[in-house]
Amino acid sequence: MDSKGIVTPSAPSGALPNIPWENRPSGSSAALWRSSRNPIIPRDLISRSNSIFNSAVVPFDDSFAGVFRVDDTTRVMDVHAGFSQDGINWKIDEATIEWEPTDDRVKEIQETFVHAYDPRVTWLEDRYYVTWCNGYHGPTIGIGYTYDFKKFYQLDNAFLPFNRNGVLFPRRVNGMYQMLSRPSDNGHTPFGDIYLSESPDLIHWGRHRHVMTTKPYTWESTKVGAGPTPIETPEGWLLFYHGVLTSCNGFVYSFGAALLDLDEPWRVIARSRDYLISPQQQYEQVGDVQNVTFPCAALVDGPTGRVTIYYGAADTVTCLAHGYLKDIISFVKARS
Ligand code: BMA
Repeated sequence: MDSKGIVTPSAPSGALPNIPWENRPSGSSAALWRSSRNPIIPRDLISRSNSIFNSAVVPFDDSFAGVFRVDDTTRVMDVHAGFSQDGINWKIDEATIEWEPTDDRVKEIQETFVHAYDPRVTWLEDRYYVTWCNGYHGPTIGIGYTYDFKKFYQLDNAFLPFNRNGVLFPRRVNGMYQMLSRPSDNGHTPFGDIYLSESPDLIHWGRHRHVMTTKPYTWESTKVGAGPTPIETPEGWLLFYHGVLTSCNGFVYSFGAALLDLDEPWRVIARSRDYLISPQQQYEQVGDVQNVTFPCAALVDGPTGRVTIYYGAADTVTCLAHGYLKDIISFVKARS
């Protein structure tokens, strides 16, 4: 933790002077604004990619690394590692991540690989943990780790199917690892609340607590799901999350933010009344799935409070949004 009490969600040190960044456009008072370079990752960046979106980026060795959701041209969903000097221009591995099982029991779940999607990456203690939606008789939460984004190791699935949006906290709370998730069904789930579970070892999870439900007649009336790794601030854990409403043309995925209690993170301190970003640009409204903005990673430069969010747009491409922690926290508190 630095002198301002802020820890980055994913890096061992709080300062990130090379965070990808653009100033707020003149005339705008938005708490979060889009990069003028959006989409930063096109759908066809690698040879067999149909789409690259809902992906997770962290600071790595003075540059950046990430785990990317790539749906291929067979329309199989899987995850790939990638590297970037500036967080904007990416080199994504052509091959999917090969997970080394951490024991023979993990081999059992690897025998039934169906798909892997919507990764999150969290710097936790001494390595980068990856969580993702892992197909095992339906979607559930896969978990593994890497030190170098070259070799990846898989632990056992965290939860029973059906579950999505498993997001680890960047440190233990009261001695226990913490993970948010959203129990779901086997389809395009028309409901969903955020829950918190704790674990002594990142394998056995329990003490499940309800965190947040939907709000009728709003941008988050159908379901909510955790986004990037929560960011520790003196005001609480800042959680970006997606909220979904059902329109006559289907689901609309926007995102907002909430503050969770630092010591009892299942308690919500404040929650934004309004969305921060909703699908309004063409690249968010038109693609393989219309009207989706879906955040999976946030970088923070502690000393300046700059935040950069990576979000998937229209289930097709990857985009950036920028803001300042203090403005986002004010937005959440003022309009909760
Ligand atoms: C969810 C997930 C996300 C996707 C979203 C919109 O259920 O599959 O990956 O972005 O639907 O299609």
